[in-house]
Amino acid sequence: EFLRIDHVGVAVPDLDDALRFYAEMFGMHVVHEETNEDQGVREAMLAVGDGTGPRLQLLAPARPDSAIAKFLDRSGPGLQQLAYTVADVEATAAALRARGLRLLYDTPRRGTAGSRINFVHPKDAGGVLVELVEPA
Ligand code: MC0
Repeated sequence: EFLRIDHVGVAVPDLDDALRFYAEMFGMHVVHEETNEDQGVREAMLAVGDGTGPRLQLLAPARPDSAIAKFLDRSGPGLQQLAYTVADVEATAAALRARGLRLLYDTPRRGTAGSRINFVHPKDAGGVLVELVEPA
């Protein structure tokens, strides 16, 4: 069901500070940036190397009541999610539900760049927030 790793998401308190850090320390640059109002995040996708592999996603809170704000309050900055590319997010979510896993949404929501997304609850996936991404 999972085609490849789509991105790894890191929660950061301030997106501009984090972008500067990744550029200066690791030479990594933004390939996409947006605010996702539904998720309450300001996010940026960074390419690694030649850009053909998985991306690094930096996630900063756009609102104090967002999932990222809550994560930062509880855990501080750091790895927040692991996202897999799937061909059909509804079919994959249905298959995982049938295996007893809790999906966070009944129907997919809007993710980065018009993708359709859902999540497996981290308590059902060994402590990892797993995101399913069907690209636009
Ligand atoms: C919470 N927990 C996590 C976690 N977040 N464990 C691993 N990774 C995480 N990211 C743990 C807590 O430490 C706690 O464990 C338990 O889960 C709490 O569960 P809860 O009370 O049911 O839930 P909340 O309120 O903490 O929320 C967690 C939940 C939420 C995953 C449901 O963050 C959520 O809805 N996430 C999905 C949306 C999201 O993450 N959006 C931001 C990225 P203990 O042991 O203390 O009980 S937006 C995005 O990703 C888009 C733009 C995209 O890529 O396209």
